[in-house]
Amino acid sequence: MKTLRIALIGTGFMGRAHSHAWQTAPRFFDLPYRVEMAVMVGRDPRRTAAEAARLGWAEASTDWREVVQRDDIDVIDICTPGDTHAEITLAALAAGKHVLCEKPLANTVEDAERMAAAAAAVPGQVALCGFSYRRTPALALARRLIQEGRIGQVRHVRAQYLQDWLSDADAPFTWRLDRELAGSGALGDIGAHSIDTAQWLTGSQIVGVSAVLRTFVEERPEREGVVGLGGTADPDAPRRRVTVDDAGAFTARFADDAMGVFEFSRVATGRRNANRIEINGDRGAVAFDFERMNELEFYDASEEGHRQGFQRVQATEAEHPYMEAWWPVGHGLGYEHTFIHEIVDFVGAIAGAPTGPDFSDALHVQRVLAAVEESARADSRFAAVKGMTS
Ligand code: SOE
Repeated sequence: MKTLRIALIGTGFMGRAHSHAWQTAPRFFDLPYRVEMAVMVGRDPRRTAAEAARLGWAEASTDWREVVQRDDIDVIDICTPGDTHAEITLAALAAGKHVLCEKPLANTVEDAERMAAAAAAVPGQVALCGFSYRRTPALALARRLIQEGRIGQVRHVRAQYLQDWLSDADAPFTWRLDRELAGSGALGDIGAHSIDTAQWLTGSQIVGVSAVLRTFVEERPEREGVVGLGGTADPDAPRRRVTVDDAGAFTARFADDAMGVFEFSRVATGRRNANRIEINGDRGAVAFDFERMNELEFYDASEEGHRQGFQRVQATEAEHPYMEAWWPVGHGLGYEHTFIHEIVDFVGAIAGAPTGPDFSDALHVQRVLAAVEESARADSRFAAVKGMTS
């Protein structure tokens, strides 16, 4: 069996989630390749060495350019802020590597277009974007039901992604609040997941939007060494200007004529990670909330009237997507499993079983993000998604 040697770039929240996934995937799934966690790359030498040792990487490095050129590396897994995605991806694809890149694909449509073009030019190399929620078994089940026609023609897509880690005005400044590094705020960080999920579930693309974006807290205190989400800072610490949105909403038109309502916020007090979607078709509906990630609600309008109502399906049966590898029925999964499944599918794609979202899917998400910003700047005027006619 051939060995895939992995280099992962980034030591933060996503670097840890992906490291755990690379560790666990081969232990629970039969992968077509042996996986070797070769090198973790970060900026700070001490932190990178400590994280690499703790998370199971054989080596640590602070030089991604050197690592990308190494002959003994097959895969580059990019877990850095969006401002570096394009440069690293282009170098990795040119060096013949397979690429897994965190979402959103880039910070601008132009960068995303360059990345998608570079990936299309090397069809033998896999380039996958990390919209990990696609790999939640309950959502994969929803997709199966929609593809089987169980909800009929889709009319409504209603998606919310609500977090509250920025509710406190003294929550510290992080790279996720800096437009130069993150591209946008709640929009690209979590709204992008809803856009990807909605298009993937329905099989239909968003063609245009009408949007609002808001920043409620314009300056936040700085704190050293913030990793991941949340926490508090010293309220007297120097403040830095927030250059992204805290929250936003948009209505959307889909290519198949469905209508969409999207809302995303990192200041939705009380909602920790409520990534929700409900889709209503003319024959039924599905509804999901990541805070109850093992469950899918399914409504079948063809049931006899006296029995109609949403049924709550626990997506933990062996025949549900990904579940055969896990626990006895009813023994649910967690956030980290979505990344494990992403690695399983990514390695499968390298062995010849295609999976999404590829870079052209992720480019379309990027174009929707840009249309949302364009519409919000123009007082919610309808903005067509680049390349789409509405
Ligand atoms: C990573 O996929 C990610 O989008 C993070 O960037 C968000 O902040 C998170 O909460 C959901 O997952």
